[in-house]
Amino acid sequence: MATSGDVPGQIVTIERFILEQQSIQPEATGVLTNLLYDLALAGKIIASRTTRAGLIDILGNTGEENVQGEEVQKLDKFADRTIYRLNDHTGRLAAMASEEHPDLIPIPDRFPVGKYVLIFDPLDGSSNIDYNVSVGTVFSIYHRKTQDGWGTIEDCLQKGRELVAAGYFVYGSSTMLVYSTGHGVHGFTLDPSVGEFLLSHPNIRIPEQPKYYSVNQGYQRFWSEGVRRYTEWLQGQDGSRKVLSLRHIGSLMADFHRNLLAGGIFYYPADAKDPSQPHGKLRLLYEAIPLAFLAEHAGGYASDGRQPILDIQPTGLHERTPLFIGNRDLVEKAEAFIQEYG
Ligand code: AHM
Ligand code: MG
Repeated sequence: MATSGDVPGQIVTIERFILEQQSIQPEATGVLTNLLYDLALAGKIIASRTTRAGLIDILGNTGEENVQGEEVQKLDKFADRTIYRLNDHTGRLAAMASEEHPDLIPIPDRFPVGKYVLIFDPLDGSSNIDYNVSVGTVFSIYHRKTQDGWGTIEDCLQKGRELVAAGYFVYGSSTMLVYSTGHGVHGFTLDPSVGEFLLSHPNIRIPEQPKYYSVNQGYQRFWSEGVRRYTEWLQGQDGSRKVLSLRHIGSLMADFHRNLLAGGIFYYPADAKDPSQPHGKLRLLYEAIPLAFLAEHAGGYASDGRQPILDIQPTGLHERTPLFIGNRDLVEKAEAFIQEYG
């Protein structure tokens, strides 16, 4: 038997935590619980690869196979396959949608279909991998809207207000999982020595005093007048507010995670840089909606500059949206500038 001194008093594993969360929802059947376990496992498997990024060139063969005889895959494809394979056969899902796939991913007909849909970006910011910069996975879970049979696009194109759960993994100096089922936002850190996610950040709330603003300022000349003036306001150029520091990694999960814990705003506005993407780069379904859900449940807010992200009705799987996300007052100020100056 463990005695005091052997183990710290309050170690809460993700399994225990998710189970306890289930017990506060009397109608819960355990399906969501198991789906979240599967995602936590996916995160561990992906983390085991991201920490070895770059070694494949040293340890692997020069051809198409690595030392284990496995096909060498790009990490984003590997992350995508991992999430798919852990979830295609469980009977918990009616369909999946991934940023890596142009269309809906159906459940194979040899497996049962379930009542949820899973939407994910398997490895966001993967262009950063070559430079040893943090990357992330982000996911959303909805109840299906259709009654039975295979899930459809309609099951995926739901407003963020309908979300059942959302979360992300950030593969950084440690691997973290942050998720919410609408009862607080909770963070877990992977202890690689035991392979468990342990509760490290219960009930995260965005600090009221923000520290950072995060934006790719290299695109400034493509911004609208409102976004330019808003950025000057954040910088305290009119003397009306305390100066915020600029922090921008260019990897959304890492940028969002830092601002969630430290307070601040991240934005990727609509810009005129690429006429084929007038709404900016980020995807409504895969990136903006799940992070907006987490921001709101942590006391923050997310907007496309004119309306709450969670109120937008998605019309396509890969639709893009401007995104302003972080402390509520900072996001509302962005809306005010855009309202006034465009
Ligand atoms: P991706 O989904 O193709 O990885 O792109 C999303 C990433 C985000 O992580 C990040 O915020 C953004 O691209 C950075 O884009 P940019 O280099 O245009 O600032
Ligand atoms: Mg992405």
